[in-house]
Amino acid sequence: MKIFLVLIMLLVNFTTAFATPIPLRGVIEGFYGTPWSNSDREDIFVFCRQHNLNSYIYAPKDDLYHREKWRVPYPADKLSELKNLVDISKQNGVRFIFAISPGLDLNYHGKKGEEDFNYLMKKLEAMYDIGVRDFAVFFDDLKDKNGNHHEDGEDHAKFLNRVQAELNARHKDVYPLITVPTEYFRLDMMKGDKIKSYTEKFAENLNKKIIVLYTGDGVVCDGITQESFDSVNKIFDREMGIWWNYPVNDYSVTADGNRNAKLALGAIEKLPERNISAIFFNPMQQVQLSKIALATGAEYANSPNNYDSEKSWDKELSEQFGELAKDMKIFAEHSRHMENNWAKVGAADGQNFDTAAYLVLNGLKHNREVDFAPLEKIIDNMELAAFNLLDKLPENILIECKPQLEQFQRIAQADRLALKCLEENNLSPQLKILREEISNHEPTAILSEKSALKFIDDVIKFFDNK
Ligand code: LOG
Repeated sequence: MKIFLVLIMLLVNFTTAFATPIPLRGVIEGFYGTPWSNSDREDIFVFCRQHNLNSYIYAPKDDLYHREKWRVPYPADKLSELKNLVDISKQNGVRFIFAISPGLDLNYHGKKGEEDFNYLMKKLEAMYDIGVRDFAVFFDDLKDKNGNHHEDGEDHAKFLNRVQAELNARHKDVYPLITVPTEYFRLDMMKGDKIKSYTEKFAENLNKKIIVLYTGDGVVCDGITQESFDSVNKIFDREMGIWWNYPVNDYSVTADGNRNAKLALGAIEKLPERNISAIFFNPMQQVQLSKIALATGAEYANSPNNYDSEKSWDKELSEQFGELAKDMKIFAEHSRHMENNWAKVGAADGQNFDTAAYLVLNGLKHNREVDFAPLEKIIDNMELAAFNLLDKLPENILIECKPQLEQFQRIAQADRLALKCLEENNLSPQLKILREEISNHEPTAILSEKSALKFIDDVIKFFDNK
């Protein structure tokens, strides 16, 4: 028996010791909205070193020189700031990958095509001069208002091949080029079970050394199965890289136009285990709070076949929040699922809450004896968590989540009243007032829409239907 156990332990150690990390793994600053500050980036380089992430892609959509004014060289002051960043990333063992997105108005043919090729090389050359050895050229988000694009896959592929060849001709020490096609999610590459012409031509013509990133079945999607991943590897005839859109929250835009209203505080989950050349996690504007998901993503990327998302989530919360970890987990449990009409990712919010709330509401509907205590306990803990976090979180973290924490507190307080109404079998007019208060703050803070927040509405409905 003992020998058997020892053998099992050896086997477990053996598989962990030989876990194969995804070769290129890191963070892509690729979101819309205010880019990170340089000190945020420096902080992330240190974080990457600590978590064995080896690369960072510089691709902020709202850096004008990255996309809209891609032809314009960085002014001297910006260039020297970038040089400083490149130096610091190197000191931390992180490859600084400079990305440019010329697709909005790039010319591919004739005299204009030549001119544009030269503009682009000039831009990359300036980056080489400050120490960059990794480059990316992206073609995402080129659709018109009707969701159509007019790009040609062969043009894109040949352009990229030429950039790669030119870089290699000029320098011995640059790494393979990285790209994102215009059709960058699987469902957009296909029409039924046929591969669309852009993707077909892009894949057929593209140099095999170029690394292609894509985002999964959709732009923001509920995981990638191994089968789906392998089918995309087959289309492009190479091991694909993943541009993973979690914890990015730039699409959590409210009617008032506020971005980043909901925080993605869950773990990375449901990603493939094999045949992956690269993974980059697109973070939130909120850099400190992005580290929860990013740290779990690092665990995944370093050992995809041994990864357990919930375990990793617990571990990283403890490491990052110490004695506040328990409270942070309660808050994060209500802010990890991201969904709108085209996006869906992250484990469901408030699972424990929902189980307890269902028992109460369903019991009452069927006139059964109901135990209110479990739900009450959960709500107590939510209120306490919000209170502790507002009181004790370090300033740089609190600044990223104060509106959401205050909203969490409002929701918990309204939940408490809602539960009391059920216990007393009497709808207090105060409940609708509290609900209104929560709505007033929704432009800046959203969480637990389908769980703790929905419970308030469910209770109001319960009485309305009586
Ligand atoms: C953008 C990305 C953005 C993300 C989430 C890719 C390849 N491109 O729809 O910049 O942060 O979705 O909104 C994107 O994902 N396009």
